[in-house]
Parts: sequence; structure tokens; C-alpha cells
Amino acid sequence: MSLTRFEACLVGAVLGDCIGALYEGMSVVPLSTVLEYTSTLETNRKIQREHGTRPADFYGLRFTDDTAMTRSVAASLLEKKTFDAQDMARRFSQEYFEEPNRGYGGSVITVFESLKNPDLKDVYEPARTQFEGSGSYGNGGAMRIAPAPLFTFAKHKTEDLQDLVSSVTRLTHTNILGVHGAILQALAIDQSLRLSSASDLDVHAFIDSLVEKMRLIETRDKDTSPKPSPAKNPKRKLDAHPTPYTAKLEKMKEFFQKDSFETSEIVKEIGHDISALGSVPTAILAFLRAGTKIIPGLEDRNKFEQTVLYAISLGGDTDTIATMAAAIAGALYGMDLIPEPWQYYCEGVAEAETMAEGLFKLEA
Ligand code: F2R
Ligand code: MG
Ligand code: MG
Ligand code: MG
Repeated sequence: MSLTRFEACLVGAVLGDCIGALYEGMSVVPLSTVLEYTSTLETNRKIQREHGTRPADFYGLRFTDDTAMTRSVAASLLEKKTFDAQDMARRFSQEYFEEPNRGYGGSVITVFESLKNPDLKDVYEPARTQFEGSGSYGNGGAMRIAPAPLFTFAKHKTEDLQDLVSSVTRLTHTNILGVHGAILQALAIDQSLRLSSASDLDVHAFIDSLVEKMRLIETRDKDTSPKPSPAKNPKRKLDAHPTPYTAKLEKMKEFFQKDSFETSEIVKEIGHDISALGSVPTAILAFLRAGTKIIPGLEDRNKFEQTVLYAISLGGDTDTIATMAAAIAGALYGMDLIPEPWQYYCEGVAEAETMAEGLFKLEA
């Protein structure tokens, strides 16, 4: 395993977040609009290189909560060299109070308030009481999870990945859908890291492997979990399925059996919203589609660029879908495919590289 794939996983995640954040909440995002924007980044960088100045009307892109929380996960794992719930919870809360204007989810901030209390005995308690005890099913657990599969990979402890992800996620998201979404995202990154090269990516094998794992996980947890809220009033038919992540992965296989499929179908069947169930499978789909087909309109863009641009074009929770898709893509393609101008204009790239290097060097 090479360092470049660890770096590209975390750097890719930052870029997906920063660029995707420009469109977050827009239900329709024309691919041409995002492409035009990234082309502007590239042109501006060229001018900047030639003249040594940044065009006066152009500023860098800020990262959002997705990256802020990913950095806390990585920093805690690096400092403690193990999972330490108190330390990670303190970092989440401290980071939020230092910079609250990063576009955090509407309810998770009440968890950060409670975590600020130095007398709090159980750091899992505030998240458990969210939404009248059903816990958050938002994608805030999945969006920040990339350091976890890197950590277990580096330490040759992949058998610990699910428990680690569950422990990291439940600090803020205890609804089983939030936890399972984070596990699925982490498993996708782990699978991507394990492919020997980009040419080994096979859509059906990749999905089948995720289906096998998620079916076991969802079946195991079915009876022990509180009723997931979306099942009461499902946005999409598959959200009410007893094993909904498995069902969505199976639906994705059906999509890939067709020559092409539309964004509207993806949104209708899989989703593009801030729930984990309505965004993690979508991010995986974006990675797989861009990785194995040429996205029309992006013929001269590489696979990493296609992943990010296509993920954003799916609309909805664009920063989070793009950050998750890009983390999976980066773990496969490495830094060579990540455009320098994107890196230059996005906040937090250097820190992501440093953290990836630290994780890579962790010993078993
Ligand atoms: N918050 C946003 N985007 C909105 C606007 C941002 C804008 N750019 C700005 O700056 O103002 N994005 C970020 O939030 C998502 C991650 O959210 P997270 O961490 O999961 O938060 P939370 O609060 O736990 O859940 C989000 C919402 O989901 C609904 N919800 C969750 N569980 C529920 C339950 N059991 N019952 C009912 N509703 C539930 C609630 O509406 C929560 O507020 C990412 O997109 C990130 O980028
Ligand atoms: Mg965000
Ligand atoms: Mg988002
Ligand atoms: Mg380097």
C-alpha cells in the first residue's frame, strides 16, 4: 500500500466538501455548471502562477462541518493511537465552538452543547437522547469517517473497523440508520484501498462484497435497534425496507445492468438528502459510475475529477455526497489524479495530507 492512496483519500474528501458546498441544498445541479466552476479554478491558478498574484475577485473555498469533524476524528486517532471516546467527543465540541459557522446539521449542535459540560460522565448520553431517544439518522457520522478505515488498515486491524466506526458515530448519531451508513461508507473506503489498481474496479464485485457485509450487519441489528424514524414516513420506497442499505445496494446493481440511468431515477430510488440512508449509497454509486463509465460531458476529465463532478451534479447534499465519493475514489486513485488547482484553492488540504501521512505511519 502506498502513502499516496491514504493522502488522496483525505485530500479528496476535503475537495469534495469544499467544492460541493457551493451547491449544497440545490435540488438540480447541471454538470456544466460545476465543470465551468472547476475550469475557472484551473484558469485562475494558471494566471496566479504566471503573474504571482491571485485574481482580486477570487478567494479560496472554505471547508465545512464534514471536514471539520473528519479532522477531529483523525487528530484523536493520531494522538491517542487508539479510540478514546472522551478525547474525540471533546474535540468535536471544541472544534464546533471555535468555528460554529461551518454549516453544521441543525440538531447535532445540541449534542456539542452537552459535550461541553466538564462534569458529563457518559459522552454517549447526549446523542442517545436526540429525537426523543431515536437518535440522529443524519449523514454526519458517515461524512467524517474516512480516517477510521485508514487507521484500521494501517494497524492491520480491519476486523475492528465496524466497532470503531460504530463507536465514533454514536458520539453524535445513535439511530441505527446513521450508524449503518457510516459503516457502509467505511467499508467502501476499505474495499477501495484493497484494490490493487484502478483497472481492478468491477462494479458488480464491489457491490456484491458490500451487500454480503451489509446484509449480515443489518440482519444482526434488526431487532435490537430503536425503530428508525424514516420508516414511519418513508421518503422513498426502499427506505422502509427491513434491510434498507442492502436493498439500495441491490437496486444499484439493477441500475448498472442498464446502459444508462438518469439522475432523477437515482434521486427517486436512492436519494440525495442529509439522511445517511439517502446519501451514503448515492456516494458509492457516484464513485462506481465515474470509475467504470465515462460520464457524458466529462470525457477529458480523469476518474477522480469525474467522481467529484458527477457526485455534485446529483444535487441535494452535494458537499457530503461529494466528500464521501471522493474519499472512496482517492483511496483507489492516489494523489496523481487530484488536480493541483483544486488543491491550491481549497482550505485544509495540507493538513489532510499531514494527517494521512500520520495514519499511514501508524504501526500495528
Ligand atoms: N447542515 C447542513 N446543511 C444545511 C445548510 C448548510 C448551509 N450551507 C449553511 O451554512 O447554513 N449540512 C451538514 O449537515 C449534514 C450532516 O448533518 P448531521 O451531522 O447528521 O446533523 P443532525 O443534526 O444530526 O441531522 C441533520 C438533520 O436530519 C434530521 N434528522 C436526523 N435524525 C432525525 C430523526 N431521528 N428524526 C427526525 N429528523 C431527523 C434533522 O432535520 C436534523 O437536523 C451534512 O449535510 C453536512 O454537510
Ligand atoms: Mg457540510
Ligand atoms: Mg452536507
Ligand atoms: Mg505529498
